Amino acid sequence: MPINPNNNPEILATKGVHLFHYSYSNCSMRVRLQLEEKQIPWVDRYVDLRAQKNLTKEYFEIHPQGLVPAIIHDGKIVYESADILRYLEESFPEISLVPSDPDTRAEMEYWLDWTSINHLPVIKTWAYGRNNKPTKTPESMAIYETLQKDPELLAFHRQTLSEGAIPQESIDKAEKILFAVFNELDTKLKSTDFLLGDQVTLADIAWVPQYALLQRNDFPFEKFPNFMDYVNRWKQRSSYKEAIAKWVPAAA
Ligand SMILES: N[C@@H](CCC(=O)N[C@@H](CS)C(=O)NCC(=O)O)C(=O)O
Repeated sequence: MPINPNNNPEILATKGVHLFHYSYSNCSMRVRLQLEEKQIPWVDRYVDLRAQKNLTKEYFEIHPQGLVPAIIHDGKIVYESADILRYLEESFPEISLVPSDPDTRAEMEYWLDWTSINHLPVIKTWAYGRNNKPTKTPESMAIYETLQKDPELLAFHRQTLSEGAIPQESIDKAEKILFAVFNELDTKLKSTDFLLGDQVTLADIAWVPQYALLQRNDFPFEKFPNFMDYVNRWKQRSSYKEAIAKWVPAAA
């Protein structure tokens, strides 16, 4: 589990759950959604990615790749959204979002891992490819180059520096994978309220925010009617209103 060891007295003295997040970041939405579902109070440590506020030495000391989300919980730094979800389940077992049945739990882990593994090559590639806009300015990229040590992230942002730079072939490949996975989710949701049955689990927490991200780039959700019914049911939940709609009005 990505826990970032630190001996900064200010961080060590932090009490409660502090969430470093950004409104439109789908990985941040997951953690906000989980915190709301579990009714865990949290301190808002907003990182404005549009203003590139993550590109500081101080923030890279919290998250080694300078990404959101990250949390500090009672002095401990945890990063990587899927791992934050797992960590919070262990630390706050009440209102559990983890199925007790081992097979269902394994399936939940599969759906969580899917989003981690495919975040950059599929989800981000499709969303940034459709958006067609550079992810960094030359000025912010120069700062990024000095801070970022992760070669995959560096390569991605170097590639997206000029408009329309993600090859169409990569966007098409990502779209094919997205269509296949949403078909699978749509079939599952024919007969159940939530992805793994009649209880909310971390699988839902990981997937509902994908809607909020992908709809901004006109993903054809009308092809997946069961998934859309599911999203519409989520839109009625207070957790969705607080964690997603409040921050992304177009997904309300
Ligand atoms: N695998 C990471 C991905 C996090 C991620 O890519 N965060 C994006 C926002 S969705 C970010 O912080 N981008 C800032 C940047 O690239 O400089 C996770 O699941 O937490």
